[in-house]
Parts: sequence; C-alpha cells; structure tokens
Amino acid sequence: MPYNEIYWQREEVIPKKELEELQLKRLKWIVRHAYDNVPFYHKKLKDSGIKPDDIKKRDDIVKLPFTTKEHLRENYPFGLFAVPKESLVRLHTSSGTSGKPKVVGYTAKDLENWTNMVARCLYMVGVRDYDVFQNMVNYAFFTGGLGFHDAAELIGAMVIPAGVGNTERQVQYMADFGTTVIHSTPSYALHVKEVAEELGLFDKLSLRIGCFGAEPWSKNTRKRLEDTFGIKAYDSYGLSEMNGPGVAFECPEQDGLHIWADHYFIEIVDPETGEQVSEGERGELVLTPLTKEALPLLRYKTGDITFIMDDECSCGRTHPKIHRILGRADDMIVVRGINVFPSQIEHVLMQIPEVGDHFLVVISRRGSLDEITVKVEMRDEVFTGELSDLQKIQQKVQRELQKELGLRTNVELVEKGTIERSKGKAKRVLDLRKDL
Ligand code: DLL
Repeated sequence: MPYNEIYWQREEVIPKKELEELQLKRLKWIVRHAYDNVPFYHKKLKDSGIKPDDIKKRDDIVKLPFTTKEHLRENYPFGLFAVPKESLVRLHTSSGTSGKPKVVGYTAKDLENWTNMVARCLYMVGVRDYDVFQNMVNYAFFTGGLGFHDAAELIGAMVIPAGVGNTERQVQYMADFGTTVIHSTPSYALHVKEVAEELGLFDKLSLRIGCFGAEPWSKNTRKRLEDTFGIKAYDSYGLSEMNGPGVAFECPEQDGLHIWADHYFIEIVDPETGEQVSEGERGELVLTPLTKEALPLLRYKTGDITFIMDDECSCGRTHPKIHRILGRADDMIVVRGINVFPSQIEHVLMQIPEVGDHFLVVISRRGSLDEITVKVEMRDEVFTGELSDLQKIQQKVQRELQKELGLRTNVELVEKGTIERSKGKAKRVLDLRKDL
C-alpha cells in the first residue's frame, strides 16, 4: 500500500536529521554483521586495527577498508556472504568483461527491501496500478528483469514480462496491450524506436513513461526518446552488488537521481587515492549497503563517476541526489594522453540532427600513435547522394567532437543499419590496441 498519493513509503520524506540517525544506527549494524559473519571482513578489520565499536559517528566510515570487484571475484561464489545458504532465497550474477562473474545473494528480507526500493522509484515517476508495464530487459541472471517485475507487480500494475529481442513483436504488443510504461536499456529503446518507425505503429501506442538505465546515456538521448515516443523518460541507476536497480532514480524534476540513503551510505572518493572529495566535486561513487543481510559489502567501489548535487528538491524527498553517471572509471579511454568517456561522444552526437541513433568508437594504433575513429550512422533522409552534403556533415561532427573532447577524431559516416544493435547493455567501444 502506498504511503499517500505521491510517495510509496514514508521513508522518502523522512526529516534529514532522522535520516542521519537512522544511517548511523544501520551503519553500526552492518559493520558488526560483516565482522561477525564474514571471515574476510573479520580479518580485514582486524588487520587494520578496527573494531565494530570504533564506528561511533557517520564520518567514522572512513576508517573502514574498501571492497572492490576483485574481492568479490576472489571470493567466488559465496565467500563474502554473511548468512548460511539455507537463508538465501535468490541468486543473481553479473559478468564483467573479464574474470569470474560476481555472485550476489538475497534473503527474503533483502528481496522485500529491494522490491520496495524499486517500487519507490516507479511510484515516484507516476507508475500506478492502472498501468501496463512492459519489461523489456533480460530476465535471467541480470537483476533488471525480476527487480522491476516484482516492484511493478507490487504497485499493482499489469506486467508484461517481455524480455529482450523479438522487437517487432514487442512493438506490436505495445500497441495491442495498451502498454503505458516501458523499461529497457536506453540503447535497446533506441532500437525499439527504430522498429516502431519502420512498422509505422506510433499512432497506435499509448506510452506515457519510460524507465531507462543499466548503462550511461545522455540528456540528448533522453530528448530523442521523449520526442519520438511522446513519453517522459527517467534515468534509473543500480548495480547487482547493491541488489540491482533501484539504488537511485530520477524524480519528476528530471534533475539528478535520488539515492535511497536509508538503505545505502554514499561517498564520493578520488578513484586513485580513495580520499573523500570535497562537497559537490566529482569522483567515484562508493556505496555501503545499510540493510543488506546476505551480502554486507563495506565501502564498495562502484567504478562509476558522478557527484552529489544540491540536496533540496521540490519533489519533497529528503534523500540526496547524484548527477547522472558521467562514465565508468574503467570505461575511460585514454587516447594520446587525453581521457575520453564514450558518454561524452554520445552527448555530442545525439544533438546533431543529421546523426542517427547508433555509433561505434574504434581505437587503433598507427605507428606509435593512437587513433580514434567514430563510426556514425546517418539518418536515411540525409543520404541524398550529394558528396558535398555528406562532407559537410562529416566535418561538422568532427568539429563538434573536437570541441567536446579536445581531440581530433576520424569520423566515418555509415548507412542506417550498419552498426550492430544491442539488446542489453550497448558495446560502444572497440579497442583494437589490445590485439596488437
Ligand atoms: O545494470 C542494474 C540495473 C538494471 C540498473 C536495470 C538499472 C536498470 P549490473 O549489471 O551489475 O546492474 O551493472 C551495474 O551498470 O555499476 C554502472 O556502471 C552501470 N549502470 C547502471 N545503471 C546506470 C545508469 C545493473 N543509469 C553497472 N547510468 C553500474 C549509467 C549505469 N550507468
């Protein structure tokens, strides 16, 4: 049952002071829980000369050591779990580009908390029991499928467990079933948009809300999705290690993502030194779950780059806001000494009207010099056959990219349909230097 017609749970508007007290109480609990039940943390804290009782105020969190993805992998599969296997009711996994997958477990209480957090997010952007919710993400090991499914059901919406693929059928169902809310990765949504255009079904759709996440996307992509589908599109952030989606989500203001601080302790640190940065400065997001029974990760380094925004929000929620993710520390490409995030490239491309929705960044090496080539799909109507027109567009794209990146790139214009479409998280970068 919702708390009232605006908020799913009372905790969304908990007074700041109360929220901080709750955080401290829960922080003490989670540190004690990890110390008592996870040998890895027991040893780590002991080696650093820290006892759970040393956590007396919120700032004492800096005394704790960090946890990294490597720690999860080294302790594959269940080494960091704090409860016996029989207390678990679900497992998910997340595979990165290398090494063993990360395995995450949930007790019944963890699932209840998680589902409520995702429900908070959906309810916040206006999803209600009369909605038809088409969930267009992978339902298997990925947390996005069941995470959203359970939450939308809890609100009472009618959920279509569509999964990914069969895009023509997805669009047909959207029209036939009267889908009002869609959830997918933004890159898949762009593909769905393309197929809906081809099928000429836009007039038959009754969409009003889109929830997109699991990969970086830009404000300009938001605009494209909102304009073509006639929806409001919201950014959704999460990671398997912190349950999955539902960690942070945009409110109707669409200006930053509220991060549920009664369940997660937030820090922004310098990725290199691990020192907390000053207020409002960008850095790596570090999260400590405050209620997680099965997997109490302490000071988990997410690898995601963002900053904490001003905390007053006119939606009334008291939870802090983070800026949409600027990139991942390990997605950063270093080309001729300059740091480039694929999301910067997306940001530039999506504001050029002649450019289509798909692109690929190819990094190669000529002699001893790195080269960056951006393959960009054009809109069909731009291919007039006039070489000079294409040259003008190519130069424009090159100029705009140089302005943003401070780096000269090769730009290759390609026809619509050339670049492989993604169903889940898009692969935007092909780094050929690794094969040299
Ligand atoms: O992607 C959970 C999720 C599912 C989030 C559905 C949102 C919607 P993982 O597969 O473990 O979990 O990947 C987590 O994806 O550390 C970020 O690098 C990236 N990521 C997730 N959401 C966003 C977002 C899910 N909104 C990793 N913007 C995270 C940018 C995102 N990056």
